[in-house]
Amino acid sequence: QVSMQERQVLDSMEMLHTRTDLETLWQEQPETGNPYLEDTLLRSYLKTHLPPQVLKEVNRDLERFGNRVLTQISALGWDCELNPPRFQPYNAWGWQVNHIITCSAWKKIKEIVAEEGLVAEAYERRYSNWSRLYQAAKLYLFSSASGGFSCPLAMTDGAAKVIESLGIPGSLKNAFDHLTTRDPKKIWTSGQWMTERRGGSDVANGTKTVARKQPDGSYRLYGLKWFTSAADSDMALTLARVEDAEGQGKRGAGDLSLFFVKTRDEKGSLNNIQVRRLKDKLGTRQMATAELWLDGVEAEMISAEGRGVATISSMLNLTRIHNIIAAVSAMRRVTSLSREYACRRVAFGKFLKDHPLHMQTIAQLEVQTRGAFLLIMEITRLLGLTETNMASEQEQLLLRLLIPVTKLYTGKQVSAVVIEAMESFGGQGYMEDTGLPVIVRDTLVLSIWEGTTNILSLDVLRTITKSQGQVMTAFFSTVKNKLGLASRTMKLEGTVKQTQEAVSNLEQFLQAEGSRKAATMELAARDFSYTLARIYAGALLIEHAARPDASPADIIAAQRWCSQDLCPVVTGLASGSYNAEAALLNSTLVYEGSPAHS
Ligand code: UCC
Repeated sequence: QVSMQERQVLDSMEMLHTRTDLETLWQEQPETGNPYLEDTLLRSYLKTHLPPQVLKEVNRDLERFGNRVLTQISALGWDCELNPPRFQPYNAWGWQVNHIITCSAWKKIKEIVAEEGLVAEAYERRYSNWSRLYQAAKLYLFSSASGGFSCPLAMTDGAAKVIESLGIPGSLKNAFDHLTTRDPKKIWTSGQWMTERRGGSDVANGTKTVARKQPDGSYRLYGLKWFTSAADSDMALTLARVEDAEGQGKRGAGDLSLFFVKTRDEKGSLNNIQVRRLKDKLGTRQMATAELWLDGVEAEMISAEGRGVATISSMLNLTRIHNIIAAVSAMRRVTSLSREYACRRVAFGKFLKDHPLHMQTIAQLEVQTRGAFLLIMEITRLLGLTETNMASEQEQLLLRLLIPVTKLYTGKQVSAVVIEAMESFGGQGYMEDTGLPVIVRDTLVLSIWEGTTNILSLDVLRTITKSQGQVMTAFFSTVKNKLGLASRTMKLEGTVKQTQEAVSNLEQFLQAEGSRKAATMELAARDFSYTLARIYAGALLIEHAARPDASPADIIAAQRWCSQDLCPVVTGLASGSYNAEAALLNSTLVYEGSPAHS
């Protein structure tokens, strides 16, 4: 059934003959509204999980904030894309100034971050354990419109978290206050300088920066940081090796310490930091990423000596959570644009929405977005409980496991979703000034920074070893509990059964793990992590669909998600992908004809 308005569009398409007619034919531009009001899943999630009084206040604020995203923040974000940061090494008179010049929109977004309490909310804890969930909902609305500001925001939150986890020592109180302020004139952002010339994955071996102790107990840092994101930040947390008696950085993997660096002094002069150059990146061009020489940077050691990696890990976990939010936010953004465009664009005599194959494609995007969304809400729910000392041991273990699992899964999935969404616009999706290519470029980094897919897959294995399997016990009992509660919902019976089978296959896989070589588990690590993500998201979708007021879409999403291969690690095992021979064959396949393999 075609509505009156749709009929007018169809008729006007048929009446184009003259040049004047053609000049009035424009491509249809998708126009989405308030992202909060249009997001039924977000709203139903909050309604289900927040206590009524909290919901009332949060609901009001998110509606207002959604409007601000629509009417102000999106335009500022686009301005940042059009006016990327520049590096000015010298001034007109030959003085080395090392300026990173950012646009006024970037500065305005920084102020909005403070005004909206996008970091502050998590530390004020006005809503106790629900504060993190509320913050995540706001960040999710903000991220895809923020012109890359979600990156410094992530690190700012991470730095505040590290300082809080250290008990907010007196020397860091001022920094903590600036990071968590609501005053736009006072807000600081933080960097996280972890990557050096040897790369950012093997941090323990790659960090060569040396920390030289000063008579007053402070340190000076010497080295080169190869990727420093949001290099215009006010402070940074960074790793270095304390110098030994021979003037060398101590060598051992466990010899890294964590340092606090204020990038400028009161007069605005840089703290013995020289900007070598800005990085020429594929995406996130709105944000300045730089190579920095540290040439005697004044710094304060804030971890115990040699406990740098362990101490910065709370920052890593937070920035990984922000990474997930960015992925889900981009998925939601492009899915909203695609579905809106399908109501405007006519091809072969009807709207795209009336082409079943097109709708099938967008429905798949919607399912992926929903699964990822519920995972991030679950993680921030658990984080909120942990930070208010309300989390059980099981919930803490689950949080530790779900962060790398979800970061690696959504970081990968978002690329597939945004590329598919871009295709749903045909050639228009490939046009720079539609903004769609920017979303594609910016999301491609999400599987790289904050730990690549493989590094995080190995982290997943490490959490199992370190907890002696307790993280998996927590995983299985939580999933089984969710499935058990939903099993009485008639429409979900088959879906629950499918998921229970996947759980039992995974259990069998793990029971046989002891008899397998470690190399097998390493080869299986990625599929194993995907399995955890798919099963857990399946359980969450089922749980959401089993609510008494669930919508038909909630049920369809659960059914569709669970009809994919929920246990790719068992599929991979059955096809022999993880045995020693397969590993050798991988090399044979990759290096055929390569001079490197003589
Ligand atoms: O910095 C980057 C870009 C900044 C931009 C950020 C923007 C984000 C924006 C997102 C929104 C848009 S990129 C840097 C990327 N690099 C990484 O993420 C590091 C990747 N590598 C790893 O994660 C590795 O697994 C390492 C570095 C953590 C592993 O190093 P080691 O030396 O092998 O360390 P261990 O032995 O595994 O861990 C040392 C200690 C252990 O504790 P103890 O000593 O008590 O046994 C671990 O349990 O640290 C603990 N630990 C953790 N604890 C390690 N990782 C974690 C963790 N994730 N959570 C809790």
